[in-house]
Amino acid sequence: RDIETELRSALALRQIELHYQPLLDAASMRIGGFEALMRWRHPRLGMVSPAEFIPIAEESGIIRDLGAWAMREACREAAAWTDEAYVAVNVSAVQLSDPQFRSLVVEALAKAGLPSKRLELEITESSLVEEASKTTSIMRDIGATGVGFALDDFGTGWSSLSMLHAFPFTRIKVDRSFVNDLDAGRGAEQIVRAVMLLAKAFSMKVTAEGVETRRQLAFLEEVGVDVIQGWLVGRPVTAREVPAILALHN
Ligand code: G
Ligand code: G
Ligand code: MN
Ligand code: NA
Repeated sequence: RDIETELRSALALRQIELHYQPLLDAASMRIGGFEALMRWRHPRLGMVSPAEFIPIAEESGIIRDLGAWAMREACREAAAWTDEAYVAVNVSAVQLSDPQFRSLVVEALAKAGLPSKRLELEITESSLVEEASKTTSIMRDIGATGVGFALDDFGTGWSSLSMLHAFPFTRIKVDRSFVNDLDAGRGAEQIVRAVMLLAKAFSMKVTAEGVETRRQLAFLEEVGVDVIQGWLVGRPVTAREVPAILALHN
């Protein structure tokens, strides 16, 4: 059977999981939240990365069901976390242009009993080019309830700067390619400093992704990055492991 057919039944077969990667608050050095990352536990192929199946899900429309499930599941899990830790959920542009999306978010929060300030939606820059006005109004509606929006993979798309004022983002996530280049001395430091200034001008917070070394961490702390994400802090873990991480760090 082809992968699309298999993906269609993967949810019902309980093969889809959310794993959670810790987000370290740089000021307090506590775990402030987790990013929910989808995984497909395939009976033959093993763990399949979302980089492989999300594009198929988007093209086939399966993303609507997958995305709705992830929203409800992430809110339900996060409601049980201590320290008011927040959850960041990745959202496809396909979902964001759906008129039902706002009620999906509001209902997922209500059913879970999760305060809206503990939910953040991550949207990649490259996905945001089409239907900008419709997407902007949906984002404003949801943002008005207290839910945050993070601009994911910042710096990799081609219209980064216009995104910052066209859409109501509350956070910039510096793409991990820049963090990786911090050790190579190729101007990545200046780029991160410039992003900090941009974020300040727009009253947004900054998360650095893909932090793997102490040297990267030291620089990012020095320039005032708010949140650190990457293998140095922790790899994505299963939902069961989250409470222990919170208990250990916080
Ligand atoms: O976890 P990993 O690095 O394999 O993720 C690869 C990509 O898949 C990342 O860009 C991530 O943003 C995306 N992704 C992970 N989970 C989800 C999800 O639940 N929905 C969407 N739309 N994308 C996701
Ligand atoms: O596109 P998005 O930023 O959502 O992708 C997140 C992906 O990045 C996850 O699949 C996660 O596994 C991966 N990731 C997270 N931290 C690190 C890191 O420190 N190094 C590398 N190479 N990948 C990371
Ligand atoms: Mn992301
Ligand atoms: Na990202």
